[in-house]
Amino acid sequence: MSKTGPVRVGVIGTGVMGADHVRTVASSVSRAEVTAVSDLDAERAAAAIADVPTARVLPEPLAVVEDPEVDAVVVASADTAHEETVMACLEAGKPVLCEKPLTPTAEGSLRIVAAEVELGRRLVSVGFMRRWDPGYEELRAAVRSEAVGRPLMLHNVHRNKTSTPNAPSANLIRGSAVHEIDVVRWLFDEEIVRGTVHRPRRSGLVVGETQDPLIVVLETESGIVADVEVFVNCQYGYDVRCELVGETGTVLLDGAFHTRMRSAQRVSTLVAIDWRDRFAEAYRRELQDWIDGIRVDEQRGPTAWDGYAATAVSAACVEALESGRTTNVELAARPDLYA
Ligand code: ISE
Repeated sequence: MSKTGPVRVGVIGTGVMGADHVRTVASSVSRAEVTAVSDLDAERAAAAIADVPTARVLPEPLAVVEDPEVDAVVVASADTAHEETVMACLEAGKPVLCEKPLTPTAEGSLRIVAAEVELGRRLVSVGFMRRWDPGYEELRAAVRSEAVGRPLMLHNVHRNKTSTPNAPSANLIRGSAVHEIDVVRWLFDEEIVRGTVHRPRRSGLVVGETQDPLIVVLETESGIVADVEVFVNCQYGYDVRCELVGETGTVLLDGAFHTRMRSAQRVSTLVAIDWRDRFAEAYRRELQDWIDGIRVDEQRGPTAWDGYAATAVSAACVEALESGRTTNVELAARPDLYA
């Protein structure tokens, strides 16, 4: 990589998130440019770079990883394809920012952890973008300073307007609650040891068999309990909330819009359409931080270990959903690389 020029980024997968990352890097991240993209659907890849003159479409993911004009890679392809691409980045010695979940299974994430440990240096970051959201940063600062005393509980709401018809119920955990799983580990700096999943009455507006909503209950090593309402067909918009309850008070994060309108005898605030809209600033800051780190040979952001731990907790919660029983999380030993 040239130390003076922009970091040249390749984006693998140009679906909803990949196309968004292309746009964000090209328009709002400094000292970076998109030079290559790939997607199973070449037309979709071409559309994603229509306004990005520095970029070209390559025929397949490994061509992006190996391209001499790519310094660093964003992986936003299907979850099942992450492992192979991330491994190829490790082999090529290129920094990689992989969308969540790192892999669909804990075993897959652990293989990535082992490969990175073998390499002896970090190259993998996982796209848990909420860590760059100003609201979540304030919550973390409140935990650190014990602004409301010792933390006891965390109440979370995670709602999407609608989901894909007939999506497996496990997707509510693997694809959605996995964000809160990461938030809990990051806010409190401790591991989650147990998960329980409740099935409230099913919404009659869900297309297909998906169990929606769900309530996921997570317990940490020190006994903090976090509940997460996941409701991915709530109909009215994308709504993420988080309330920290401590011994002396609470801190509430409720939406990202700062203004409130008064009109026609009503007070109103916008509700986001989806996560790109709600977390636009977080995505931009995540990508900027990743690029700034690469320039000084630092791999910033959630590690492959964080990706593994989140996947292992999700897997335990999926088991809890299926069995109806509280399930313990069994984590492997954490390698020194992630101390
Ligand atoms: C989606 O895949 C995401 O990653 C969003 O961040 C999450 O909030 C949403 O529930 C998922 O469906």
